[in-house]
Amino acid sequence: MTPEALLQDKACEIPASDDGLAETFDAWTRDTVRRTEHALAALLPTSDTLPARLHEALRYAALGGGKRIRPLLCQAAGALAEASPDALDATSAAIEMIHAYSLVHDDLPAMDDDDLRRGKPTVHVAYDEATAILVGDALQAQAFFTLSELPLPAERRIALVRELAEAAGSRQLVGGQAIDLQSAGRSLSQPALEQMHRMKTGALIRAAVRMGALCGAADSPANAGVYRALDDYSSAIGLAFQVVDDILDAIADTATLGKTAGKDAYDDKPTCVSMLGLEASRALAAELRERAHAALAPFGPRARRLGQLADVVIHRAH
Ligand code: GRG
Repeated sequence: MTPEALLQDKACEIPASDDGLAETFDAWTRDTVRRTEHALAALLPTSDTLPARLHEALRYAALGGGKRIRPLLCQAAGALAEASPDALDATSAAIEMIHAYSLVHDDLPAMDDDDLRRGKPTVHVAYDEATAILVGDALQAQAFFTLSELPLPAERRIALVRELAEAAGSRQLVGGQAIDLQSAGRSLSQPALEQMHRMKTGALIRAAVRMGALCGAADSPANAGVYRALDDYSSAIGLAFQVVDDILDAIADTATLGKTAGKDAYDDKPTCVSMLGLEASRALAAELRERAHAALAPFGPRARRLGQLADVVIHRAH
């Protein structure tokens, strides 16, 4: 059964209460980031596990940094679908492992060749290139191992594995990266650029939302539209995330970003800003924000966290 069929067959029961939303957004964010960190720290091999240097580098790559946007999205979508906190924590950690691996590999000399990530030296600089490749490989395997062990029925675990494998594979994340590498020094049409962004950046963001919903108890046919609405929402913010990333790369400084600013222009990569200009890129981000909020409208205040996260994605400074 596909994830869609699974959720449409047993659509998510949305809680009728407003429980949990009284907490401020900042407090919720802090708590969710802390729980993600805790789950990652527990799920990754300890740094004295043989081979110790590899595991130290693996923890260096995954712990203690990043905005944790994907875990926040997964948790907010999961709360809407009444998912268990334990399943959501481990699922969020698995998604973040894939994300961390993609950053480590993206920073390699053979790809973007960057020496700064999350405000610290990239893994191949702090360790060495071979270690960075192996760290990415190991994080990817650990992500799927983590999903296989979730405290959920087997059918749902398979749906989650499938969802993440699709998002991380050659038709999405890896394919988007391949197109990105091929496109340096070339111009792309706007639809081709959008397609690349949806694959490279949007796919994992969309998967984070869908996987949060998939973790939830999905028992009421009355809520068959939930998954589709969340999909519209996540498609809009997935693309918006990259549009804003392009804007920030063009206007922010390295200290604020925690990674090298102006890299896209330096590498002669087509971006929203290079193709549409700054103002049109900002207008596109605002339009995508509206689209995300419109998709959430049927949920009312219960989707407030997802609405707030859409605003964070659009208005973030790094
Ligand atoms: C190597 C298979 C493979 C894929 C690499 C992630 C990626 C694809 C490239 C990174 C280059 C980049 C700047 C992409 C744009 C959007 C993006 C994914 C930014 C990084 O994500 P954030 O901002 O990072 O969520 P933090 O550090 O906050 O987790």
